[in-house]
Amino acid sequence: MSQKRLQEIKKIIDKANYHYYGLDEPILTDAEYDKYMQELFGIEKNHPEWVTEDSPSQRVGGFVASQFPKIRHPEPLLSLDNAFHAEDLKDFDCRVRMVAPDAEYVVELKIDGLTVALTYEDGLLIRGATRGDGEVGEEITANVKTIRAVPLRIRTEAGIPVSSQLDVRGEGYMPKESFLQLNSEREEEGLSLFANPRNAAAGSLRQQDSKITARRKLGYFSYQIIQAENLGIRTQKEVLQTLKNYGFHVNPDYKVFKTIEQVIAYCSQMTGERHNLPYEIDGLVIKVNHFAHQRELGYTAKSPRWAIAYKFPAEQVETVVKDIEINVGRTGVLTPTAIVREVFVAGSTVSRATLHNQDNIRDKDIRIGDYVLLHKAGDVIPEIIKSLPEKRSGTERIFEMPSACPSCGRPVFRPGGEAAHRCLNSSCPSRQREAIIHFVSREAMNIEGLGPAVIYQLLENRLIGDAADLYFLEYDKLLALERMGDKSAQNLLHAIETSKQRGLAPLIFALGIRHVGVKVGKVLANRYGNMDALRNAALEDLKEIGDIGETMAKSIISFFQDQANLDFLEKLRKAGVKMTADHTVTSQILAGKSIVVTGTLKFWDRREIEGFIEQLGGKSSSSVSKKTSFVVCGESAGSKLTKAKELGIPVFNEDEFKSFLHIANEDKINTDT
Ligand code: 1X8
Repeated sequence: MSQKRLQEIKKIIDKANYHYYGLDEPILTDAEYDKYMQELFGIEKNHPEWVTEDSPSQRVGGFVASQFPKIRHPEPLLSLDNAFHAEDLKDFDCRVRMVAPDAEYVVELKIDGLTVALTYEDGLLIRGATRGDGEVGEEITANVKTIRAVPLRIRTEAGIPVSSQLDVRGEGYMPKESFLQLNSEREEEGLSLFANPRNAAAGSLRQQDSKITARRKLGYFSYQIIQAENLGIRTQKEVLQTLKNYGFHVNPDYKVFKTIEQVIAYCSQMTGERHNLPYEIDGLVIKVNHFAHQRELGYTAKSPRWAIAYKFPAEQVETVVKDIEINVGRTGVLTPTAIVREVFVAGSTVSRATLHNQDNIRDKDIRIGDYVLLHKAGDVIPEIIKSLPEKRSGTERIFEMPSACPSCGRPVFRPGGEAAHRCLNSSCPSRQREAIIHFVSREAMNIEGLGPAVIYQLLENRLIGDAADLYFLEYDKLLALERMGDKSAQNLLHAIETSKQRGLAPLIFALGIRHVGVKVGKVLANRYGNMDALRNAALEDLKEIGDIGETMAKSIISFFQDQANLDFLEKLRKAGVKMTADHTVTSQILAGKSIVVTGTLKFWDRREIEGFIEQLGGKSSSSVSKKTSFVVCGESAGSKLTKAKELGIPVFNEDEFKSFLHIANEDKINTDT
């Protein structure tokens, strides 16, 4: 494996990282990205001398000391004056024009994250730091490196001279989607929730273990270069363009205006459009464009006179909790939901708000009848921030979590260490309904035209009892349903029929096994190739798979131990639902063989070949011993290869392995016939 290939991979990964957030066109799928990263790790493992500080492998990190070292910023980070109304902006404009009558303004989005200062030396990222008190921040370099939007090396192809030290500032943030997903995972695991994406981003960047930071999917928009004049830059607009050339993410929604009226119009436009953005903003930053003008305006004790932050009105509204309802989800978690008096907030009308769990209700002392403050978490999920006890009349009622499931009446449990109450009855009607909604959803079986309303209807009319019954629906019975016309019945049956061919990975996800998401569905499908192989997998086998931990492995085992689930699978099978992955070969030519794969492979991804070996009846093992049947060896193999040679165990390269399979296959065909 050559150094040239290494450069090639690094380039591809760097480009993918750049396109990861902010730009709407990702250039690699997660699987492809992982594959390149694995290849990179493979090469670097065998050639530690080729590892450079700007290699994408340096983004994954590890533990740091329990305290982040303090560092003094080369120039203090200033805070900005705030404007809340158009009048405040006009006053700002007057002050500016007294000094610089023909000033222009650059208006940028104010990202609701946390300021992160980056230092580059000779083009290489050497430090990342939090704002701290503006003078002294905390050094969080290892964590900052995990943010894919942060270049590890400045791009110099643009032909711009890079001074020996470059200080860049910008905002680290968590996209709304990552935030919501993180909180929903935390909720499922009974962990405390982050109040907003900013807190989640801050929490992620202050992780002692940067592997956790890496998983949190943060973004970074840069907007400032310290002492940009020294690079020949004369305006803020040029700063943004230069940053972009250097390979930084720059928020694309900046604009240059000549008058404050245009600035005000843009502010009010973005006030309406902010909710359409994939990340939260809390206002806009207005800066005088020319450095010459900025210099003339200068600074007050704490902030520049040449910039101001326009802050959006807070998107918190007052409403009343009319009632608290319990929803029983697919996994049995009882989620209390507040039914509130309708209010308009963050772009839409809200009549329900999640209360998460009993602890949350108790901590915030939310009672039925209370006045409350409500916002949208991640700009999406309506959530109650706090109750307003001073407004109580005395008629409010304290809410208690029911001791019986509101859907099936069975007792409710709160497992130790969890914040959630659960209904453990797997045939609870509410759980089954939610399970069907999940089963047909887009990333699962993707049955179009089968929304919750139709599912309710089908259940109510006893046309289905579970998702497998969908495959036995008849046209005449469907047509008899209210609001179901000939065309929609036909379309629905067609969509259901089509879904039979979805394949193993989406089907595994559709089953709703606890902790098994879309990605793990794919991993399992690749590894096992068909449902029976997965069903028969042992706990130890499952745990050996990279992405699967103890909890998940146990959850999979317990799913297949439940007779009701096996019956459900059998029904699907009878219906003709495909239970194999697309590339499955069902021959058993590797039966009884224990195979070790080592080195960097050309044709296969590691997981892929391991899955393949198992499909053919072999066992893929991670260490070489006397019991090893043979070793498949890619480029740059290390100690496993040496050991195999010592023990005299046959070693094949990939080509040999492939032709072995081919020949063995023919042998098998010959003996069969
Ligand atoms: C804070 C922020 C600034 C910008 C964007 N988002 C922020 N949160 C920007 O200038 N584009 S500037 C700033 C500050 O100076 N405190």
